[in-house]
Amino acid sequence: MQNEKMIQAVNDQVNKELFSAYFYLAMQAYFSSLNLDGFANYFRVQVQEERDHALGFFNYLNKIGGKVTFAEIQKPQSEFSSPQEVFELALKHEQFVTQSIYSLMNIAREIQDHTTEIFLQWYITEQAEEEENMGRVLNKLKLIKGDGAGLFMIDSELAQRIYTP
Ligand code: OFO
Repeated sequence: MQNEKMIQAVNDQVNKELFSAYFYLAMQAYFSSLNLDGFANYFRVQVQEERDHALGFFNYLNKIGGKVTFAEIQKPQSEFSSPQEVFELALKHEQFVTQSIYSLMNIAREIQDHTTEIFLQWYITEQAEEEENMGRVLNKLKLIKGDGAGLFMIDSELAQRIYTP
């Protein structure tokens, strides 16, 4: 794949995935500061996954002979008003990333780059899972309406999340 537009878009995606890791690290820190260790664990795992996503695009670019360029990583929001706000922002961010991956797929289709299309399939499936996962936690947070007992139940559940590379 030597298409400049495609190479630039994959480069941008490396940056977006690294920003995701940075953003979720800020969320992990927020939950750690509240001693909600299960929520902090959820984002700890998410940070690791985002790092893997970034490396996946980075390795792909190397493999196909594209030049990797590094851009500045944006400063993430690090103050949050509630757990619900965190999940609203996280879900919104995942929706943004999904759209970004769809744009990559559109470019690949436009230039008939079938190898990149196949590579992107995994990310499309992954995005659907991430949105579903975050949406599920967000719905639970909406249901409990800030109730402490409910929050601790969700915290216990999120403590079970494990990183599977
Ligand atoms: Fe990399 O999926 Fe989230 O951002």
